[in-house]
Order: sequence, then structure tokens, then C-alpha cells
Amino acid sequence: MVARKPIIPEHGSLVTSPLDKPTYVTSPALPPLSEFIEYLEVIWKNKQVTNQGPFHRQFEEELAKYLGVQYISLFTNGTLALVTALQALRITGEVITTPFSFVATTHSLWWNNIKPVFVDIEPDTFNLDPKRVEAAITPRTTALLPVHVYGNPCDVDALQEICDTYGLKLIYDAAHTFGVKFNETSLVDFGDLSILSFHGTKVFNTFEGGAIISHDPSTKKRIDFLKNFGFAGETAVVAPGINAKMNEFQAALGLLQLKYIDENIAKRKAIAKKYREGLKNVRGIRFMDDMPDVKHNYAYFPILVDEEIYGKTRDELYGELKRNNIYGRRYFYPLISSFPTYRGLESANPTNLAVASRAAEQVLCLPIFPTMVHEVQERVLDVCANRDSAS
Ligand code: T4K
Repeated sequence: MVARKPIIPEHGSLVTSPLDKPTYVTSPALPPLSEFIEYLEVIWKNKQVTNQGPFHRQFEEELAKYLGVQYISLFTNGTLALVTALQALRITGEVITTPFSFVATTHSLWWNNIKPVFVDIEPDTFNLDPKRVEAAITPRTTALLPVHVYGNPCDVDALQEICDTYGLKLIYDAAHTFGVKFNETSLVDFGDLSILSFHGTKVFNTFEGGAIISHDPSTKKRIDFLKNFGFAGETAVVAPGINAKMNEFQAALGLLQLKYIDENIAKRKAIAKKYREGLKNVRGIRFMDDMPDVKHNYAYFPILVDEEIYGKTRDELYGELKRNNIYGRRYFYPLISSFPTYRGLESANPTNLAVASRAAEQVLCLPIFPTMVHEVQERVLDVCANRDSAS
């Protein structure tokens, strides 16, 4: 079969204003194609497309340097990194986690035959509330799986203290935290393991991709065996591993993306600043401020719509933005605990999860990405503030 050529719009139908085409919650940051092609030429020449090739090795090294950590294992996506992290530490029984995340967080437990135990979140950060964790610990609890939601750090000291007291492992779903620092330390350096996602929708992307950050060479070795079918050598299989390796195309893109990441985060920061300026006097809309001692990555720009003050529901605002060609996302609605797989669990009862339930009803993530143009952001603000130029 002959491959079809892409359809290029005819002259008359060319888009004239950025407002004429849809704006989504994000748009992948991609480097200049010409620069990526140079990497592709190397792959074409050396014929190493996957299985720990030269770009994989180089990206692992450069990424560790960029993040200021010692041990990184690259993955084909963040979900398989999560599944493998739980395997690597032999987590079993029950794990305490948050219902306010992307489904992959809880699914990784389910795929490991581990029972998720949902605990409510903090009202300011939307992260797992350490004050409520102890009450959920049972003799079967083996670990905590919190999420640094929107890249905002969890209360890492309080969570670590609980884990030290009860002998639990601490695995962070750090999918949103690329480049975030807390007290000058990379946020992915906390806990026993941290997981990153390099999905196209993330601050840093390798199309799809992910990583586990560990703290010692033997744990990294075990993780590397597990992501490669359990192979420890040509003929030795030491564990029932999986295939979760990052390929050379992803690694090559990652290397190139490192060149642009600081610039991209700076552009996101400028957009976040403009949103904060534009929304600060809109009654009934709340947003998150920068946290003390944190270097943020501005991965998302969540707002909270208080229907009673704002005069409209979150979903009404979501619909109005859509009518203006702007597609925000209600991350994270519905709560994971409300999906059929999990809603029968005792901990999924909404009365246990009052803060998370309210957040899921109020939250709306506005578009934020490095190439977002001023005109579109102004339109978002016009709609949110009920100003006239919105349709
Ligand atoms: N843990 C957490 C806390 C996570 O947030 C995630 C992923 C994971 C674990 C798992 O990591 P990975 O296995 O994905 O590496 C998106 C992403 O697919 C997902 O990676 C992400 N979290 C989640 C928060 O968001 P959707 O269902 O919203 O994706 P989608 O395809 O609707 O994309 C959102 C918008 O982005 C689209 O409306 C348009 C734009 N977009 C998207 C893609 C994929 C583009 O412009 N280009 C693209 O290529 O889940």
C-alpha cells in the first residue's frame, strides 16, 4: 500500500489568527526539526534503534547532571516506570495514595495486585495530606505513593517521618515535577524512588517517556534488569521483568530537549505571571501562588471556580472557553476513586475525601505552554473575567 501524503490546506483556507484555531491545555515543546534530523542521521548510520544504545547512555548521563541526581533509569513512559518502581522495591499488600491524580498513579498499584488506600488531600497544594495518613495505616501497609500534583512539592519531611516511624517505603509519582527544586534540592531526590513522565503533554517531553530516580547503584541495577525482561546478561534472567526500555529516538530527542528546557520553563513562568495578574481581581476564581523555597516549573495553571462567588459553575466556564476555541482540562476530575475499578473500596467513600471531591468539582487547568501567544492568553482572560471581547 502506498503511504498517503499529508493534506495541506489550500491558500484560501489558511488560518489567519491564532484565535481561529483551537488552543489546547498544552502543546508539546519541540526543538527545531533540522536539529533533530541530525540525531536521526546518526541513528540511521549506526543502526542502533533501541536497547541501551549510545543516545540512551548519553541522555541518562546528561539528564542526571541536569537534575542534580546520581542514579536515573530511563523508561518508555511514566506508567511503566511506576509499575516497575513498585516491583523493584517488592511492594505488596496495601499502599496509601491520593485520589487526586491521573489514573496511572492508582493503576500502577492495581497492575501489581496491590490494594490502593485513598487518603484525602491538603486544601492548599492538593497533595496527599500527611495529617490523615497515619489513620489509614494497617499491618498490611507497605508504602506511600503520593503525587507532587501540578509540580507543587508534597510535605516531604512529614511524609518521610511517617515512613521512618512505620517502616514504610516512599515512592513519589513525580510525573509533573521536571526541573522543580525544593530548598535547592531536586524534588525527584526525595523518597526511596521518584518517577518522572516525559509524555508529550509534560514540561519536558521525549514524545513518550519516563524515568525512575533511585539512590544507590544496586537499586538502579535492579530497576535496569526489570525494565529489560529481567536480563542480567546474555543468558541470565534474574526476575520476571517487562519491556519498558526507552528507545534511541526518544533518548535523542531528550538530549536535544535539554538544550531548550530552561528557556521553555522561563516562557511558562511569564505566562503564569500574566494569568495571575489578569485573574487577581476576578471574584470567585482562585489560583495557586509560588511556594516558598521552591523553584517551580509552571507545568499547569489550575484555577478554582467558586460557583457561589463567581456566579457560574466551573463547567459553565469550561464550556464558555470551548465556545471561544479554548480547551482547558479538568485535571483531575473525576477523582480516581470514583471510577468503577476503585469505587467499591472502603477508602473510596467520598465522605473520606471531602477536600479532593471539592477540588475535583472546582478545578480547571488553563492552557499553558511555551509557544502560547499573547492574543490567545488575552482571550482566555477575557472569558474568565467576563470581559466583552469574548464571544
Ligand atoms: N502520573 C501522573 C501524575 C500523570 O499525570 C501521568 C500522566 C502519569 C503518571 C503517567 O505518565 P505517562 O505514562 O503518560 O508518561 C494526559 C497525558 O496523556 C498523560 O501523560 C498525563 N499524565 C495527563 C495528565 O494528561 P490526557 O488524556 O489529558 O491527554 P490528551 O491526549 O487529551 O492531551 C491533552 C491535550 O494536549 C490535548 O487536548 C491536545 C494536547 N496534545 C496532546 C498530545 C498527546 C497535543 O497538542 N499534542 C499531543 O501529542 O492525558
